[in-house]
Amino acid sequence: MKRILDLAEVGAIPHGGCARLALTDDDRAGRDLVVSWMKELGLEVTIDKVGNVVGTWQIGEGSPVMTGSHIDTVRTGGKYDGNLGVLAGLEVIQTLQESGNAPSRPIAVAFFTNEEGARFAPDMLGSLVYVGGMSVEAALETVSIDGKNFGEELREIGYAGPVPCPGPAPHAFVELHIEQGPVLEAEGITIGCVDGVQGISWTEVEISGQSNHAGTTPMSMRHDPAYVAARITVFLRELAAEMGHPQVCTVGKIDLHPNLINVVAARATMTVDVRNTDEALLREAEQRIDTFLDRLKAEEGVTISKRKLARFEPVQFDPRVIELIDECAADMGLTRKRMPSGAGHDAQMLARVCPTAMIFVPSVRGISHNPAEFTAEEDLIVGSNLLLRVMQRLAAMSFEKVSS
Ligand code: HGY
Ligand code: MN
Ligand code: MN
Repeated sequence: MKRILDLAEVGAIPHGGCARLALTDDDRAGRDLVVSWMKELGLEVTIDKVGNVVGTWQIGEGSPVMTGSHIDTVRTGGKYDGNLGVLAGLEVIQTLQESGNAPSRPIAVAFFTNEEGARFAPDMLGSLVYVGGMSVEAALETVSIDGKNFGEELREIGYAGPVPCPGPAPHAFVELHIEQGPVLEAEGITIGCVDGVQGISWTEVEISGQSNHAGTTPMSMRHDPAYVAARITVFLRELAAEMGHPQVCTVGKIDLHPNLINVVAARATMTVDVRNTDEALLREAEQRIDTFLDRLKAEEGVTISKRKLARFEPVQFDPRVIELIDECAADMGLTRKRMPSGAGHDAQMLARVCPTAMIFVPSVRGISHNPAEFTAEEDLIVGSNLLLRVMQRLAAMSFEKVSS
């Protein structure tokens, strides 16, 4: 708990939140603090070429059981998103060390670079590179929403590490994370045994029209990007309503140029975040959006260009790890539920290279990506104790390759 509160002080914002956008000075300060805790525990700390940091307790033999998450946040982040998974991992190691329970395998705790994707797209960028899903070169060339180069920012904060990517595949990976949604609290359940992550589609849409005088331009002569952006936003809400749960569509960012009261905008640049647990439905949503954009172009006489920022298909976690989480939670007498994750996580990338699953603990009022994000201390503790048991069991398990 002290580490959670101390880390939350780094980049603290009003109402109990924290802001540590990836590769900013606040991110560097958070990284330095967590690395200092890793060193206090005697972990071997490695930094790879995209700034992923892995602290390993080199004990026993074989490839490590790995846990971890991210410590970068959105601009209006809370104390727990990502941070919990990293700090609970440190707590697991410290508890094993202090209780003399030496595991038979090394134990690793990682924090991956730019999980949020709020400053640099795609999200889960660091863990994607770690598992070989994106080249280091492509990552280093990525440009942020504030026009900065990933490679330069990484060097600026001192985390352009020497270790090549892809990184070594762990024996297994398990991530503890807050649910960030309303399900566990609504059903009075303590633990989510997360069986997968929904598909994610991120697109930047740029609409160019005819900038003009707000007073003199008749409505019949307008080619107004702000109006088209609004039509797109309404369409997305209606599309999600028509397709029904779990379809979600979000416009989180709209920039107008020149963004002035008396100027019909020249350009609107917006983001479209579309997600579904079913790949076919996600594709259908993407196609219906494209058809609508074509219609708008013709009706409003604007040009519309798109840039794909992220596209990840739904991920199913390893049944053996999900089963193990369920079993350990049962041994602890905890209420639990199998459920997919609405949010993206580093675990969805580690699932490509080793047996992986996640543990959720409840979010009060389902709030996240908001300074009001809160999880009760007893749930944090129960989740961490469950993580401890699961990691101990994973260290003792052998995994022959799951036939795909
Ligand atoms: O967008 C997400 O789902 C995650 O917070 N990166
Ligand atoms: Mn997260
Ligand atoms: Mn997040």
